[in-house]
Amino acid sequence: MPAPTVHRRLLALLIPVLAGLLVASVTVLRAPSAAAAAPLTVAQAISSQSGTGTVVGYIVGEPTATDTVRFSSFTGDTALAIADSAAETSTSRMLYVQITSSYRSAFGLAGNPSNVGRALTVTGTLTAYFSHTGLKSPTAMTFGGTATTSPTATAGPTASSTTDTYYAAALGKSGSSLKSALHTIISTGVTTISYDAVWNALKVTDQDPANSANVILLYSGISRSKTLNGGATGNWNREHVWPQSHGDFGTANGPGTDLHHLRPEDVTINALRGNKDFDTGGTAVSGATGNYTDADSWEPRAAIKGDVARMVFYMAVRYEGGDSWANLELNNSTANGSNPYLGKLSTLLAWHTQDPPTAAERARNQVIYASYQHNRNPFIDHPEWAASIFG
Ligand SMILES: [Ca+2]
Ligand SMILES: [Ca+2]
Repeated sequence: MPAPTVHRRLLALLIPVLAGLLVASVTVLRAPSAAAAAPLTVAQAISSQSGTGTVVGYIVGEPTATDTVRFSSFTGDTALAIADSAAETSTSRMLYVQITSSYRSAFGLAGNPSNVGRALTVTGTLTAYFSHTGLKSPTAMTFGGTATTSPTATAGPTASSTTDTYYAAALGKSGSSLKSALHTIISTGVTTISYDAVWNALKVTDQDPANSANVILLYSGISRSKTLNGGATGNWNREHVWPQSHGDFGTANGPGTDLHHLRPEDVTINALRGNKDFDTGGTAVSGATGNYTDADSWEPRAAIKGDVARMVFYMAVRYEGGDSWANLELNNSTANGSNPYLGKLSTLLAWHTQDPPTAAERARNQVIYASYQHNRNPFIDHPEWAASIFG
């Protein structure tokens, strides 16, 4: 047994060392607030459920129970699920964020469904919520990675920041090599749905943000009851923006059921559009304000001109002649008939520029990716790629 004096000497030596370590560790622990160090990732917040913290993640949905998150058709404004990936579907990699009353109008998903996919910076207490890793009692919530006094006026993250991983093999490419890389990306790991399942999917992807009982019809812009789907006059049905006959793909699982170009439309308006190519001109379409048509073309209303262009850009890249489907391609004709082509490319490129992607269009892309097909429309995420491939 060592003599007491040895103990005292050891202690005398150790105390300053221990004190120094304590000071150093306190300094390190305090550094984040003093130096405004990088906020936590969602993964870090999940593994560090104590004290307060600032976390940055992407809004992926609305938690409704410990292991249940709604990715669309949101019902409340009181909770968010955030994740390090905007495409996350596993609740184990999500942080549930409480939205207290002062933040609900800007951040609640029932009122702001297009917030899905946006980056969020939130400060609050790192503690369980819905019996799940969470953050409660927020003291600051802003979109993006920087604080602002007017979060609703702040632009969301650019699509590229949320989808760089998805598009990794295409980044930096152009022209035909970009098209080829994108074809592989958007054709890999895809889930196809049946034509019958398209009905319910459209009730989610095209829900009226102002009325969850309705869908918005593409060309007419009319809000109509979800229950009025069918084939009768006054019903809405499933419009193929790339007409089925342009490639004769029918309605088997594949291009005929691809949600990226399927939209609800009034039965009569859908029949009027028929299989016409897209171009400007003609006479006003009764029942669909802002749309025009003549013998060989259809011009959609201004607010969806770019949406239409991006849908058919997607189709031309997604379908390249494999899997027993025709190689769909765009050209400058408005007389394509039943050929697997669609026009008029120069007009579509102009519409794409005139009407860039909106938050609602990006949200629709995200819902299809996260909840249905697990592939994306690259021209909504990267509008600049249209000119590189089709220009
Ligand atoms: Ca638009
Ligand atoms: Ca093609």
